[in-house]
Amino acid sequence: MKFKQLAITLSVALATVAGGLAHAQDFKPRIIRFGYGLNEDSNQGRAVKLFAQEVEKASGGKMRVRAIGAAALGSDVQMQQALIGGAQEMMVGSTATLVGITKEMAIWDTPFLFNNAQEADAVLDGPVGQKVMDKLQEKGLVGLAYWENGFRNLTNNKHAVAKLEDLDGIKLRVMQNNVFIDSFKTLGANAVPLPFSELFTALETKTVDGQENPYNTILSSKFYEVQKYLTVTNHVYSPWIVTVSKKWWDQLSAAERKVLADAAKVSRDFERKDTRAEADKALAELKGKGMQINQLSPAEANRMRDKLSAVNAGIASNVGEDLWKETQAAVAKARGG
Ligand code: TK8
Repeated sequence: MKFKQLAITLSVALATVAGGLAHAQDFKPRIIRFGYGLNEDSNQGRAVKLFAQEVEKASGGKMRVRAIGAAALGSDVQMQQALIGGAQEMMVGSTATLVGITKEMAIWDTPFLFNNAQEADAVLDGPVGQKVMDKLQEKGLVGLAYWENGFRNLTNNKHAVAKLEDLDGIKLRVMQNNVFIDSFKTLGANAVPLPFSELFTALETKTVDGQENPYNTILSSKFYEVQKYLTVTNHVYSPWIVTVSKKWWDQLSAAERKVLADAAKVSRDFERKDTRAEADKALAELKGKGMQINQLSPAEANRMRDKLSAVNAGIASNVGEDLWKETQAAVAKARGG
């Protein structure tokens, strides 16, 4: 552990001990610009709102969160740079968009890494998740908690995707991330990396034919207005991660840091419940909005899984064999193996 990381870990630990004794003088008046990519009326927006309330309450109104959604402060990648430079204090976004900064984040992009949300929670909230999160500190970011984006599913506007070959030539928007580009090229699609903030327009103007995101996002971003077909693929679980500008974090008192760390976790627990409840009802709602939904047959799902395993070696060499093995072991443990 590097000294700086140790210092951060220690200060969080000390703040935990001193937490009960926090006094008004431990908090300075602070405005926290907290950016996110989805609409206010989304699982992301609702959880950011709770985060803001928690922070204001716990700091006696001294720390105020200005929650700014719909990518009004920029795409995930632009906001990450603003945090590193100290021009913005906080954000939440996909771990996948952080891979250009911290290559280890690509471990979460491994297709079919988790079979269910409980496995994801165990690994992300456990030592492997923490280790990957701590890597951000070398790059000027402090990670506080993983939230759920969710299992990703495929939509497009050309035809129903019932077998692998149906993806041939479909122009599919993917996140700005090599694992996603490789994965969908491997499946035969024409993968086009684009920021999320440009996605609706790209679908509407038919610059791309399709995209992949969890049900919640397909609903809250109204992709059903511009996409006809939804195929249940669950090809990868995406986490979101709450991050803080390290430049700014370094100026905070231990009590202030504790308020942020605690609020990120309280809102994480709320967000995961909210997301799962919404996802449970989302398919019926999307159907009601006119989407045509199909499940892959078990045989086709297996073909897809087999094909995608071709990207695993590349991920392992990028994130390092040690991290790859530790993650596989953590997943096995979460499965009770
Ligand atoms: C929101 C994104 C979004 C992600 C994507 O800013 O880009 O498709 O799933 O949640 O981070």
